[in-house]
Amino acid sequence: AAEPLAEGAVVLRGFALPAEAALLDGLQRVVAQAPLRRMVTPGGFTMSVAMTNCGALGWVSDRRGYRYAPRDPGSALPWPAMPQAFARLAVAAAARAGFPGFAPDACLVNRYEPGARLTLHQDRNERDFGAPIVSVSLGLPAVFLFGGRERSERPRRIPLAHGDVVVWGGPARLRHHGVMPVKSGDHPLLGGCRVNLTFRRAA
Ligand code: MD3
Ligand code: FE
Repeated sequence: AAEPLAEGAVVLRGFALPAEAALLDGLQRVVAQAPLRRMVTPGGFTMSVAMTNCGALGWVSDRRGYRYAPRDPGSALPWPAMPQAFARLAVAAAARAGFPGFAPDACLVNRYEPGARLTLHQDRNERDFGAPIVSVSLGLPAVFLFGGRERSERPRRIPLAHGDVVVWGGPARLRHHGVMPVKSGDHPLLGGCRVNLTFRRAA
């Protein structure tokens, strides 16, 4: 059930479903220690997506810029450890997509309430673009925008549902991407929101 999206990008539909209970348990533990919060962009806008992190490094944004940091700026404590179920799933998905030996040191947790979105962007804050990015969709469905190397390239729309895992590597790694505003709904496990786990090798 590996659908190639483009060179370097593979969708594994439902790949996270066997681990869903362990993932939700890990998610609860992470957000209890490092609460979700809406960060401010360097331009001064508050993002519609609420975020937190687990693992050695966490992605943060504020007026000074975007970066990876070893501590939660809200508490000054280290980010919570990456739950074993998270790391296992990310490593298995990467291997299935042709990236053996993926060793994520950062997991960004994105929570979308209805209307929340991510405008087209590139992920360029990581040191090594040779490592893939693994993303796990949970809860409400979303339409993912998958563009090109140039921002001007018209993006494709890819529906992503609860349990879908996407691996982005190789020539797909620096393509623009985003998420359309999430529509309201009621998911049996997550209620009225979408959660995306994004695993990266940041350092
Ligand atoms: C395609 N998050 O946190 S993950 C992000 O669903 C982000 O929350 C989205 O984009 C979300 O930066 C999408 C999927 C993703 C991540 C990185 C990519 C897709 C990508 C890098 C290159 C191409
Ligand atoms: Fe991104």
